[in-house]
Amino acid sequence: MVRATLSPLRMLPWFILVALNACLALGLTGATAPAKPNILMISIDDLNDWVGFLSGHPLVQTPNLDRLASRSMVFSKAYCAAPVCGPSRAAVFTGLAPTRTGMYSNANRLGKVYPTARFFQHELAQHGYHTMGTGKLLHGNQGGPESFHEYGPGFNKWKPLTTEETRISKAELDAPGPIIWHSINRATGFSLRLPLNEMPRDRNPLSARIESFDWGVIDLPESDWSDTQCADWAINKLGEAHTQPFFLGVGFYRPHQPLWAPKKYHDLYPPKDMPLPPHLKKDLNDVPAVGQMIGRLPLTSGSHATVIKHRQWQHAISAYLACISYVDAQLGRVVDALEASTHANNTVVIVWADHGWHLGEKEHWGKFTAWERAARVPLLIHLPKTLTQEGYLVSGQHDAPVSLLDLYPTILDLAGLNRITPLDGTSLAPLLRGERPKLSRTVTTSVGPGNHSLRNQRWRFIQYYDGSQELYNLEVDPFEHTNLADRPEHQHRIQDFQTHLPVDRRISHFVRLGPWKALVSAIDQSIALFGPGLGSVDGTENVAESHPDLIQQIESFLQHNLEAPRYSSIPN
Ligand SMILES: [Ca+2]
Repeated sequence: MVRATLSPLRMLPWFILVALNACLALGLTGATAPAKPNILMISIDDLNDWVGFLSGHPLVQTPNLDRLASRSMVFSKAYCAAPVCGPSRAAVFTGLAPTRTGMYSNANRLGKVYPTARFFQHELAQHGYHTMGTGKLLHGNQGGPESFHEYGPGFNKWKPLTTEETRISKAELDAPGPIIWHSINRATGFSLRLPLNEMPRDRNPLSARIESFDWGVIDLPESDWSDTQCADWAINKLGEAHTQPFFLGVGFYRPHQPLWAPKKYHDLYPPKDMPLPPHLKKDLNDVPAVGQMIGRLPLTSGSHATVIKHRQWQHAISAYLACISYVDAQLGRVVDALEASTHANNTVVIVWADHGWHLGEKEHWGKFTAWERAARVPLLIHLPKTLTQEGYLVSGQHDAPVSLLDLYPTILDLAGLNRITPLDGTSLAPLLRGERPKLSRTVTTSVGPGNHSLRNQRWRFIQYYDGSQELYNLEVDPFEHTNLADRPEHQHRIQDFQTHLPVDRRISHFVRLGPWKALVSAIDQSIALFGPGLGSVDGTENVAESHPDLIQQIESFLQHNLEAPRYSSIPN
């Protein structure tokens, strides 16, 4: 069934529609256009640079990704537009930065903050593509399945468990002790006690759902897992004949937590052998207060202190690697199916992850930080024979910074379509044809309104909403241990970076008041207040009405500082 935004066409009988699309695909509508390539896009959730082809972890085993990378263009400095699922994926599919759409966190809904967004799959569908998807593509089903002609199995983070099995009973919730235990006993004899990592929760204390910051073996057949089922569906689609060019999106959910994987993948990584990631004690000492808060608060996962206390650091690393190898195996099945199909010579393959993931670096677990670990993602593009015959490169590596925002215009270029609306990215097509990259490029990752992390060839510059800053020389300090922002010799560099800061025109001022974050509307000067602490990071709930005293303090500060900079902090 056609479910994309083709409403005028919906009125036509299906056989005319099919014929029309086939004509478009075959270039029979007048001008002769070359056959459009198919596009297989594989996204991987929460995968940092721990893949073989980026040498991110010495022990990781990703033979399928590495094999594909060896015959693809690899972008070794690829960065997300936002380091958390919802806004990163919204940026990829709309081609628009968070500062334009207002999609900054998982709390935002695209349909509400930017209802006119148009996904690239809409463009493809309008120009004769048959669009298919499965798994996790857009976050939280925001316009996901209904924006494709066909959608296979969605993702289920809890599989191989059923959603019903993840509900904790009242008796279990009320039981004494710091750990909320939950037992699953199937009639088949399979049983499990969660959490597998035997840790207390740092977040969601009252939730009647199991905590996902968990890791370990669940010894159930691979066919019971969500990503296996999505791969199966995609393999089936690749085996079909298609009369139109197709877009097939496959959204793998692992290595997103819970870090459970089938047993054979955990067996690859004995925890006692796991090296810890490079980290520095007191690494956060030279980080501004906002950065320390982002680092230490358990927003998207648990806290580092709990992991250390329960001696789980190596276990978590082992489990994350197991999930990566599991997903690599599923990707390998899909890529093998493509190679064995009739579409192999005319199908572009694009692989990307939505953002990185910390495993204890800077005392952080999870995503949504401004640092390299959360911003950097694997990205590769494989060009098929039909395109390499037209001058595209078979393989190579580009080391200049690029953004996931670049995917939308790149896809349009590969499909031979024109841009009709402004986009925030830059097409990678010239680089795919071997043009030299612009080494001076700066790309941005936004971590909530007013917090921006800028990356160029050598440096990372972070500016938080209160004006505080970090600067790292990635060439000599790849793990960002030494903040150089206060050094006089780098002020000219910081001034240059500031000219690249993106501007959200809806907000006139950002103000920090201790653990609170205030945004002043450029439209009506109203003040939105978020906090304290965690609330100021995730920006879920505007609590201005409950805190008239704080609002008054901020208003008074702004009145007495008429020239207040855009980013400021009220002194204690
Ligand atoms: Ca994600």
